[in-house]
Amino acid sequence: MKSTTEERKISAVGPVEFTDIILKEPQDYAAGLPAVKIALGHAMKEMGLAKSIATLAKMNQKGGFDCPGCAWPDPDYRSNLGEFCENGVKAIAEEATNKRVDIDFFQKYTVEKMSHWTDFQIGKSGRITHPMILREGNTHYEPISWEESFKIIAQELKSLDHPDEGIFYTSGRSSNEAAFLYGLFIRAFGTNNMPDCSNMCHESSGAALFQTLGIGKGSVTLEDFGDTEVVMVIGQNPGTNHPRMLSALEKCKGNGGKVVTINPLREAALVRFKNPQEPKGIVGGGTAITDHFLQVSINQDVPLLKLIIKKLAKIEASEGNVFDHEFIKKHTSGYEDFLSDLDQYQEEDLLKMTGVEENKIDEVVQLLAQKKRVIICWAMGLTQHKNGVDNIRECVNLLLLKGSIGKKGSGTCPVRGHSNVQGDRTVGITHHVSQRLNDAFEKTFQFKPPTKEGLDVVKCIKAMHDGTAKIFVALGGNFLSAAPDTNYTSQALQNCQLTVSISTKLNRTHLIPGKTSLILPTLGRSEEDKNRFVTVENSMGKVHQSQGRLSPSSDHLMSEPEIVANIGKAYFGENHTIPWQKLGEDYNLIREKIAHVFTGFDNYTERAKKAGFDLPNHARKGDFSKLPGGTAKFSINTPPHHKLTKEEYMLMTIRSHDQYNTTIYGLDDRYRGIYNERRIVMMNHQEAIEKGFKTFDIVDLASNYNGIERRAENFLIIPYDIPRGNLAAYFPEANVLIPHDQYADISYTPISKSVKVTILKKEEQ
Ligand SMILES: Nc1nc2c(c(=O)[nH]1)N[C@H]1C(S)=C(S)[C@@H](COP(=O)(O)OP(=O)(O)OC[C@H]3O[C@@H](n4cnc5c(=O)[nH]c(N)nc54)[C@H](O)[C@@H]3O)O[C@H]1N2
Ligand SMILES: Nc1nc2c(c(=O)[nH]1)N[C@H]1C(S)=C(S)[C@@H](COP(=O)(O)OP(=O)(O)OC[C@H]3O[C@@H](n4cnc5c(=O)[nH]c(N)nc54)[C@H](O)[C@@H]3O)O[C@H]1N2
Ligand SMILES: [Mo]
Repeated sequence: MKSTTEERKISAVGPVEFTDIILKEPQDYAAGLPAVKIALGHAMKEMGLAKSIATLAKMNQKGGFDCPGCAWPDPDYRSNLGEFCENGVKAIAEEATNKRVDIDFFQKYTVEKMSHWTDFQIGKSGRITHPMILREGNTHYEPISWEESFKIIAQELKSLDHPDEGIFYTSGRSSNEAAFLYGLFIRAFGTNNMPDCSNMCHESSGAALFQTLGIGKGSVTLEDFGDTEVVMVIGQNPGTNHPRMLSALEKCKGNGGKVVTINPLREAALVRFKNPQEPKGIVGGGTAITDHFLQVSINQDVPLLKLIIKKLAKIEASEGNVFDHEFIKKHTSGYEDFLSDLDQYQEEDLLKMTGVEENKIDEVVQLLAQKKRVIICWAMGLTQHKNGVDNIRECVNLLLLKGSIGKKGSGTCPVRGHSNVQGDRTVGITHHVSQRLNDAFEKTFQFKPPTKEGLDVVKCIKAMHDGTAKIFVALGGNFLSAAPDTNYTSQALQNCQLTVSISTKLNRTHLIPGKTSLILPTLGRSEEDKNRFVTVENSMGKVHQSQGRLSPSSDHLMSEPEIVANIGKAYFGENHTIPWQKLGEDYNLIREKIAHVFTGFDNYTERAKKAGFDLPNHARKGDFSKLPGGTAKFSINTPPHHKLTKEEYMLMTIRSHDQYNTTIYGLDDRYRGIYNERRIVMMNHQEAIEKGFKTFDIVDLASNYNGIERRAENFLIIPYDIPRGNLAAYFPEANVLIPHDQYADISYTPISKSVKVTILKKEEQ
């Protein structure tokens, strides 16, 4: 049973074989009846009929559990069908599956063997039923008691020379209660090394919004979509990733609002939406969503927004009434500098960079010139670039010019990813240090939190690789597959003396272990937790309760707060000043403590139980008094300079319609017409012809940064409606190409949406 790490021959990337692709025409609408059918098909396959009905009845209903899919808010009015969305159903089916990864399963398969499976196969294995350990040198995970697991973690943490040798990752599915307790333990342990999935996600939004508007969150509410005149959807694919947002866009359209979409791809849902909750969505033609589509080249959003603003400034100069001067004067600073900076750019140069036809841009300029209430929504298409922070600041510039912040029907809408990623950050998961927060922790719990800035995702990967960090603990997530530079990250994890995953389902991170590796199985959001409830915060800053209603998938699971509390108890002992045991048992007590440390949580438990409550948001009120000088800030951002060689393309790594991040639901990207295959690369039709590529040509992709070549093997060329010079492939298959040391300025978010690559034809190699 013994073998060293090297002998394990673990595969970080899994197999690269093809799965028999089928191509169809991309769809020109989202949802409708097929979405209902497909969703129910997933539910039946994973859960069976009775459980499917029981489960779906509880999702996103008052008193039920929050959908573990995206963070889009629930409307106050719920239809009889529940707040239904295809991908929400898939998310819950995945969690409530009847399949089990039990002790026999781990006895049957070695870690090495499982590492050669695809993420799809690994994920579909099912829910983990027992705490498991992979002991140093062993080939199989074996069962271990909870007691023993906590003892090992405490011992290993005590063996470190310094607390900064520990890394504590969080993924955004955890509840506020679990995340707060985890952050408390980590600080009491003595480090701020709290990398978080948002470092790879909306960190650029947080940084940009904090600098310019004084709050790292969005300013709009769901109601604003009914009151707005223009919604701009930039770098986001809501039909797949936030399907319930389409109802909000439908409402905007119903009230006469217009939708502008900026994206290199013509995503189906942004063309037309057939609302499965309404009869007309099932039998009728649905609602046309996008009025103006600007097919921008990858990462050319700053030039595009600059061009739009330049053209608006011209109309303002000749006709007036385009910018909100009263707002600008009263609430902002930096307006003159911003305008004079625009002078250095020529319209023709900007236009060329965008790749968009000028008349299409002019239509949008005319629209924006006339309207007063604008909402800008965005997601990963803006954040995951070297200039991710600039992208978002440029959106803020446009909103400030229009006075579209802090009034009805207008504002910022960064559409968050994981269902509670925003809540986790709110209650203390951050590698940044704040004196105010440290003081509040000290006052509430009588210890001095560390004052040294912690490591974020990219920095902790390097620290583990270099050996300066030695223990990796993950509260949820699948770090190996989510992180950039798969092979480098794999080595980083394997260098650790201990890796610990608190997880619901088997994933690749469990198979790329440190010398010793623990898997601690936890309850999913949908499962009963001794009649206790937890709370989560949605994308628009509303905190509400979520109570699991299904029987736990195993009798041996422990809730996340209890696991964290037990680690605290094992490390600090029974008589510590922080009452670990009690906190793990009593979530009301955790909420009481959260209310001591953070503002806005008064009467937390009571208010969460009722309708939920909104956290303070001064940008929503148009109050910028927290910023220096009491004003919102214009910012000066420069267009990106990628300097591609003739052979290089700009690659974005995106989600298919059949995945939740690294969890692969199926192999179909239905809206884009690509079925039964994930190893594909989309390329401009015309360019494919010119460069001699045919449909289904087999290629490798290679990136080359600082003289290091990284390769992703075996992709099929798919000619597609995408700008010239641009490519798209799926995450996580393409993550091997993304260097760990290429990330956004300020936010350190990996450049997942703009990787320079070359295409290597197989027969030429
Ligand atoms: N079903 C499902 N739901 C999810 C997820 C999931 O995987 N599956 N993931 C969740 C998470 S954690 C997140 S963060 C969100 C992600 O939600 P999205 O950000 O919508 O997801 P991506 O697939 O990364 O899509 C990015 C979009 O940006 C576009 N894009 C790429 N580069 C650029 C660019 O340079 N400029 C512009 N203008 N557009 C660009 C792409 O064409 C694509 O439409 O969804 C959340 N919800
Ligand atoms: N190339 C590229 N890379 C990317 C991205 C991209 O667009 N392109 N997107 C980035 C983004 S936006 C994000 S947010 C990250 C996502 O990074 P992560 O959040 O780390 O990844 P997920 O795939 O969401 O994690 C899935 C795992 O979480 C566990 N899990 C699920 N539910 C629960 C639960 O309730 N509790 C616990 N404890 N565990 C649970 C399961 O074991 C499952 O296998 O990936 C990033 N990586
Ligand atoms: Mo995300």
